[in-house]
Amino acid sequence: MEWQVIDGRTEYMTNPLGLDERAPRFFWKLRSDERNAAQSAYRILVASTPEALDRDEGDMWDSGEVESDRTTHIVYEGKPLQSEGQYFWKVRSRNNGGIISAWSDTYFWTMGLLSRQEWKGSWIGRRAEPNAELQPSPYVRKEFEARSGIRRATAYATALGLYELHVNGRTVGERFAPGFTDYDKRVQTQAYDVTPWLTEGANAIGGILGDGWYSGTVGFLGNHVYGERPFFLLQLNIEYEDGTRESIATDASWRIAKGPIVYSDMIKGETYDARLELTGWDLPGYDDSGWEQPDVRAGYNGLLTAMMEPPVRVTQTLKPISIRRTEQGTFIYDMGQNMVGWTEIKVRGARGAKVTASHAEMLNPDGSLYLDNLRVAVQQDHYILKGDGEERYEPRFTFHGYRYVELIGYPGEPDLDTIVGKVVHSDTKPTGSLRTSDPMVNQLISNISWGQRGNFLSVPTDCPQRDERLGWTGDAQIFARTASYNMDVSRFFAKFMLDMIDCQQPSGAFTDVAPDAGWIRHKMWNTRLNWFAPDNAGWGDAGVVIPWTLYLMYGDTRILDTHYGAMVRWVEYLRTNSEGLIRPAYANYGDWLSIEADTPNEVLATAYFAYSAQLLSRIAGALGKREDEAAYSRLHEDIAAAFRREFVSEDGRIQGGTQTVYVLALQFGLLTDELRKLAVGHLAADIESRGGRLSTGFLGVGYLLPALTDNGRLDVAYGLLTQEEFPSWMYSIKHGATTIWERWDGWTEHGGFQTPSMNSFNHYSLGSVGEWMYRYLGGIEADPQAPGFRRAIVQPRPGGRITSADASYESLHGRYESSWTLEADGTFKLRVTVPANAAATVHVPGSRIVLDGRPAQEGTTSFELGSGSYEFESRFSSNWE
Ligand code: RAM
Repeated sequence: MEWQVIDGRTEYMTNPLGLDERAPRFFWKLRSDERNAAQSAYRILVASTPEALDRDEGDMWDSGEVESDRTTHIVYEGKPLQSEGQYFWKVRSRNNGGIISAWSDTYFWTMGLLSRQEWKGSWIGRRAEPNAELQPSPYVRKEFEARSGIRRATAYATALGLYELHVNGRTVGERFAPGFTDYDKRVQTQAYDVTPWLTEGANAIGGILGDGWYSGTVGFLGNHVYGERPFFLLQLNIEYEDGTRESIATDASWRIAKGPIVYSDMIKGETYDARLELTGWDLPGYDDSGWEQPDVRAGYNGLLTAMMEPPVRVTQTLKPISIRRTEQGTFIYDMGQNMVGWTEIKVRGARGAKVTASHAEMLNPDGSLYLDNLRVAVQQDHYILKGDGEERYEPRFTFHGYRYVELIGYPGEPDLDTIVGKVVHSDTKPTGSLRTSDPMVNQLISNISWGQRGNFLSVPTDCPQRDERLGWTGDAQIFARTASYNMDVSRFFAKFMLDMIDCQQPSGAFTDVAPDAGWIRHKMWNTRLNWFAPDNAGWGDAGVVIPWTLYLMYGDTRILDTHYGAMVRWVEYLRTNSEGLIRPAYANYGDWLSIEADTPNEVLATAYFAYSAQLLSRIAGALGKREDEAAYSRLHEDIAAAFRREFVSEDGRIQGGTQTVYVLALQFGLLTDELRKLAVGHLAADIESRGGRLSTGFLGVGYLLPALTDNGRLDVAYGLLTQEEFPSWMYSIKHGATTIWERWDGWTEHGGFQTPSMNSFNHYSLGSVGEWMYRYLGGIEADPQAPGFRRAIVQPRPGGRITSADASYESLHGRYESSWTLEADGTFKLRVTVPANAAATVHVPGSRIVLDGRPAQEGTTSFELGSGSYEFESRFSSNWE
């Protein structure tokens, strides 16, 4: 029988470098070919050398044989971990049949520089060019000699701004490092193993610096939000075989110069003059005598935190699907997909010729690029040729949201091979997949996942094209669950939680946007009619919703524990700022971008207050804080009672009468059983009165289909899913959408484009229906009693015009699958796969259920299953016939 440990991870990552977590957690998965395979014990060995580990010596930690079925978040409990320590580990597992697996592969991790004193370098930058609004990107370099016998060389680096690391002519590392944080408070540091790239003798190390979020344009907040220009900090630590060590760190002896990047700004695009290239600058022997001395910055008061978020990478390359010559002699390409990243261009031409790539999401009726919605963003990159055969160009410190590319000034006749689109985002690995019998629904699934890819770039941004691209917390919370089905966002959202904590107000309020990006400092909310308040309902609540989502999907209690105090402060802030537990009708975004359905602010804000209290109670429960659990559960009940008193009439009507008020009241537990029945009737009636259409904005939309499904109106939920008339998801798809639009009416047959002042075609918020699709259509649901998919609830709910669905989810325990088909004669077939050492409660719709060819006991519709694959069959007639 097979019983094997696979996929060992440390802090959710495979062999990570430079951790600053002193009690890292281990994860593994198990493989078995048997049903009901479960772990009964494990043993972990951690060693300081691979040789010790090979001899089965855990000189750092030997967990001993631990009787436990756990395979995730196992906390290291060995000797104290040292700065720059390199640790190797393996694990073996005993199953419930007493079989002990072989030892796993050897995994490793390294620790980073654990104290500030160990950072020996200075922050170096280049003095600003006079009279230049957009500054050239500085190149920095240093040559050094290395002796023979290098055992290990690690570069630790970061920047206030962005950097791209170069070692001996090679680009090392990822895009947009060190990522977006509130630089007033913290910056992330990266560690790279550069051992293979160093040689005995002369070596060169350097970097290219970009303005990024630190000194470049951020959203509509202008530039220089945190500082005027970028600074770089690097330390290369070399260990030799003989035990000696050496450090090369940024200081006044480095050299700095401007180069071909005339400017590169996230929002304003890039200009690259290839005639100014510094050929060989990152190799030893380069003549830098003309370079300047760097400007050394006095210091930095914020925290240096080891990289928390997954790195940003190019994950895919797209070829255009068509090209068209315009009357002006430019060329417009269609990439076939609204994507985020940049264009790589191939070109031949005369020295000094300039080619421009301009990017847009849509076309105007006359076929030209629709640029109006970019506001002050300039999605243009300019390349000035050096005139040297075939030249290739892609920008460095900017990105664009686009489907169409216009090449302006291209010398010669470009074709479909002239450009490619590079898709760029935080590299959160795909975890979920869902395919149905319906091509339009499949397109919706694709649009949702492209929306996520386009907007998860260091932080969850709202949009990738106009001058905004900010970490709006409301958008993030409503989409968090969908996001975590699609991709592994465990660390991405853990990092975003730090961003939220960094800008939590002294009052306890969580902000609308994180990182703060000068938002609060610039007192945006005062200057604009109280518009940008720091505590908007549905936005600030992200501070509780996101940790809860991480707990549900990954079983992470550390995130709850770490931020528990902050979450309590948020709920207490709401309590203090309410009257009789009713939240006042202060200015806020309401149910943002709803369609002819304004939800009253106080109803919405009170509902979310109750929800935050309810989640806090569950979080306290998960942490074993029984008193708090009870206290916040009571608070939730009290708010619910106040809500009913204030807003709900006896016939179940809720003030405002919008779909969203009913949806929130149903989902946040604000109604009695009797009122629930009435409320769902009013909700369905409103949908009916609008011709089977929705009216919800950002806050209502995520709960709309779940509320209907949980309250017996799956039929209405399916009707909304596949509705093709405006407003609906399918309306945009019918009109060619390949991403989720910011607004239901971003473009309509009757009105054309909505106001260009706010009209993104790549916003994920309205795509939060993805959650319902995984949970109910596909049927893979997290069980809060066994979080992190230790056990799943499999509950596919066939309906509407869908006749089959294949869903899978790669959990921390392995892959769950739920595939069903509904045949014309009413035969329902379901195949369920449960990974080893995991379980599922399967609810099979229909009657006369057969499991693996054997009739189940009459009346049984749910099944407790261990690992393995199972085939069900039943007779199904839909619940509304
Ligand atoms: C706009 C965007 C964003 C939303 C805010 C309130 O800037 O639509 O997604 O969160 O408004």
